[in-house]
Amino acid sequence: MKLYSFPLSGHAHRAELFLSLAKIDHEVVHLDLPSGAHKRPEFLKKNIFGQVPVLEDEGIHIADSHAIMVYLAKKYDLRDWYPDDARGAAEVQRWLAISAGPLAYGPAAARLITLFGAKLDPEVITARAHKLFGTVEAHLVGRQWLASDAHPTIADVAFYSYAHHAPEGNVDLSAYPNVQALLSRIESLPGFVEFVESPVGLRAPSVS
Ligand SMILES: N[C@@H](CCC(=O)N[C@@H](CS)C(=O)NCC(=O)O)C(=O)O
Repeated sequence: MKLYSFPLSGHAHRAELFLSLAKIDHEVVHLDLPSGAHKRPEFLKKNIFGQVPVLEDEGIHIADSHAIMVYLAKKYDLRDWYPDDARGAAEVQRWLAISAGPLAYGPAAARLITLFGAKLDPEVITARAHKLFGTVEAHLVGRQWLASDAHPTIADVAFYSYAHHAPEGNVDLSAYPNVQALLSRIESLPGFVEFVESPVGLRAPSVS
């Protein structure tokens, strides 16, 4: 199984993190995004949107970080990670939607500004990120994980990469101890792989 990836992509990290947590044998292939490798015809055959991550397995291609996690959980029957019952599956889907919505358009977008110079309004984006983290902070009162009381699911994996890197987009997590505890819990799971940090935003070296 191959994962087409890019080291600075949180979407790609999310897929790689799940492959590793679930102990699924895989090879990571880094694409050169700055040179446009993801827009070349051979890659567009794997993903018509020309984006990473893409998983290649037995001649088929699965694009999109959430779709990849669902595919792997289904293929290997990992019901703790992605429950089969109606309510459990719905709870996880709800958090995948939050990951593809407010997490992508809040903390992930804030990091696009500082890391890649994206022309977005930092005030609007960071306000969106803080609104999300405030809501998640309250949700986590008395809970260990986002979608299940008992164990981590792909909902937690989906949340991790861009939440952990929020400070790179100048989004301070210090007001959210429950969110920080969730991130630490994920980092303690066997098979955890780090998402490379970038010295931008609140992680920029201080000038004194
Ligand atoms: N919904 C997709 C989003 C993937 C995505 O935005 N990938 C970015 C890297 S973080 C990308 O490939 N961007 C290049 C482009 O859109 O041209 C997922 O969850 O995988």
